[in-house]
Amino acid sequence: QYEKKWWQQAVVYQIYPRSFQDSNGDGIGDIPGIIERLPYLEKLGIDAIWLSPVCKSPQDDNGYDISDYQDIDPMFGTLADMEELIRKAKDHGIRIIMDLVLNHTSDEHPWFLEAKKSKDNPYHDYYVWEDGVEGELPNEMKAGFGGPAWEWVPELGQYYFHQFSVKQPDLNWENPKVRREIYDMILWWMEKGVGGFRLDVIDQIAKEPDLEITANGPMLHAFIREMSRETFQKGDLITVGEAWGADVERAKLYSHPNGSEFSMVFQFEHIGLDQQEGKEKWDLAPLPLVKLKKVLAKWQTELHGKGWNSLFWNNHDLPRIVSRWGNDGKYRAESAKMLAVLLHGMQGTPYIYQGEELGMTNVQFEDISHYRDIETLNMYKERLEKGYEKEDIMASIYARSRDNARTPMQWDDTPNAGFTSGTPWIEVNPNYTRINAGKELEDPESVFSFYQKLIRLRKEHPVFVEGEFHLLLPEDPQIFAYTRRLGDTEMLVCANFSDQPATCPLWKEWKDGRVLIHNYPGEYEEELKPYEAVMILL
Ligand code: TEU
Ligand code: CA
Repeated sequence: QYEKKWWQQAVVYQIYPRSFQDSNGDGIGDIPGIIERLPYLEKLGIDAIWLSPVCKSPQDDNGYDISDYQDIDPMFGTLADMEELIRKAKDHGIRIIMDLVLNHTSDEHPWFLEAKKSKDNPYHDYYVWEDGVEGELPNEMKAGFGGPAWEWVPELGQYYFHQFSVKQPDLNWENPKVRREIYDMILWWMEKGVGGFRLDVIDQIAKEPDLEITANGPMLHAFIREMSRETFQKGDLITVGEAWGADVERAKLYSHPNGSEFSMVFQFEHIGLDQQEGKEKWDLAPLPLVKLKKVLAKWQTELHGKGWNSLFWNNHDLPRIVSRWGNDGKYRAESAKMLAVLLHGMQGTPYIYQGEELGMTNVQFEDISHYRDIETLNMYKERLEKGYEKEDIMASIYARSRDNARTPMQWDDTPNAGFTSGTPWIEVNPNYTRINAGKELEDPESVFSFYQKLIRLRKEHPVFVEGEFHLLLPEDPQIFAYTRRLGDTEMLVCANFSDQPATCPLWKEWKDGRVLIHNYPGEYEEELKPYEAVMILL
């Protein structure tokens, strides 16, 4: 048996720094802004902050294009600010998890500037190149944000490979010098006292463009184990690998309890269920609840004792869950709480994305000019050219744009939601007068108070961390219910995942249990109200 780890009990809160809190009126959130809000986070009860990238960057992809891994972008503050954040967060019982973007750098990183100079430059082999002729692409591979994955460099007569934007050239992990530079950089951050790392698109580092392989390349786990041995294993860190391409078997490697790779895996199988099969995320389909239950249950049972899940509905790339799978109109608070109960009751480490704890919703800007995300803007252009109707494109954007998650944090009902005294880099969701932290903090029945209570319960009851998961009523089209069992303790999580009442066949057996949390006032009855959810201990 493996020993228990602190991060198995932890709750992580993700901060997207440019949208969290601006401290100097330039309209962009920054590190001093985060420091100001630490008491808020301590009140919520979280243990760690996953901080989206704050390193030096031209901001082509909002910091996921790094030009200096060992400095802070002036937009966010200074290295001294970062050190202060690490120190002050610690005083509040919070660790800082940094976002490591290791698949690619910015094209303005000094390594790439050198690499472009000539084929025999010592840095040339830090990136992935293909000889060729202009206009004849090496192959058909496409980039994540549209267009081909190859970019021509006339001076060299070569193409470079990029899985994301043209400004994000892929690093060549086959080169041991690249790996050594990365490990030294990680060790340098560890020295500074960071509490862990989130590894961006880590499943794509071992690419083999000749074979058209991007995710899950043959060398992937060898590279990760070497990195883990050389760096993470020298500290007591939480490490989480982002892996869109992970299946259960791979997840067991990523998150093996022997610690040879990462603490846990952040995989997305449940997230892709409401899109048309074989199409893009913009091609919407209704969520099949029965399927969602099966997928989540599979991850719960398969990783039990053999790996560790990250539990999440949201991040900076995903639309707001209350708008997506809940109801952001009449039942906003009820459905936000229902989704929280379901997630926090499962085994794994829960992640809360900034504003989720307030029940923040998607946004609908009238015109494309209000949008900022490179993925959204490229898609808009591409689909217009392909002849899609503007209205249909906007409908996809309203449902799926990454900017839904990136509007500023809604702190209070003063102008710009208390986010900035200047002009925000992206507009605030106009519903901030109704939905904001100020209001939520005053109300013991708010979504915020509910999250606070869920976090507290996790610390009080070991069944949350260790209990075995069993899905109940798998074919029920409305109810999502499961139990967790640890020794003599049994906990039921039961939720009506719909806006219609639902009769609950579990009620008779469970009605005398002790209610831990419930999202409606009054007793839990046989007929569940819309989005009603309850957690019961036997
Ligand atoms: O995202 C990984 C990734 O594959 C995304 O492109 C994802 O497919 C897309 O956001 C879905 O809409 C990570 C980061 O989380 C993302 O913000 C970065 O843009 C991306 O890597 C490149 O670094
Ligand atoms: Ca600022």
